[in-house]
Amino acid sequence: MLTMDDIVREGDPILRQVAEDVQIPASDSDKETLKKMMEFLINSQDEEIAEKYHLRAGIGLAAPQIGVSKRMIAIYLTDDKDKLHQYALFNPKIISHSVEQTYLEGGEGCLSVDRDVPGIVPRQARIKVHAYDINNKEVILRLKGLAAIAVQHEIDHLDGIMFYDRIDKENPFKVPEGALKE
Ligand code: NB4
Ligand code: NI
Repeated sequence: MLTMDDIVREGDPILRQVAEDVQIPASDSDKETLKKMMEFLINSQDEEIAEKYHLRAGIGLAAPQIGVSKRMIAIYLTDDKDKLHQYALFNPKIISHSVEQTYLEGGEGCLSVDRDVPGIVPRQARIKVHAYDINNKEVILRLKGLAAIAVQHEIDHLDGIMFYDRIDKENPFKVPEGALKE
């Protein structure tokens, strides 16, 4: 199983690289990597397992964070309507998005960042994502709220972008015009 020792921390150049597309159909090893990433998220949200293995909780993970510079992400979260969002995706791409923005009231954190970086991280309120699932099937996801925010955080990692790159340097707590608070 993946533990925090497998999580790459800021300063490692892989977090600033643009990750490679995964060849579809995906290889067994790429599928195995994505399965391990999903397993990590599920373990990290299980109090007993998280405590036993000192895991920081996560609702999303991108392959560069475990040292694999390939376009794979895992999402495992329950939204404000108690809907489970569980996505294991190859080559996720935002194909359209709302003009309206959103942000997490408490700001964002990152498993690759061992410090708090306070501030508002502007995100698109609604996104349409094209990707391939673990069975190489093409999928289109329409997301909003926490799920949309998490997928944008992970796709940023595939493009070498960290959440704090998006915080306004002059006024970190500046709320984008008309943005939805999540
Ligand atoms: C990715 C998220 C940061 C903002 C908001 C939140 C947590 C992460 C980073 C958007 C995506 C990881 C990947 C949480 C968390 C709420 C739900 C259910 C029960 C505990 C869990 C805690 F853990 N971020 N961590 N950070 N990242 N909510 N929750 N709770 O997931 O760096 O690139 O278990
Ligand atoms: Ni992150």
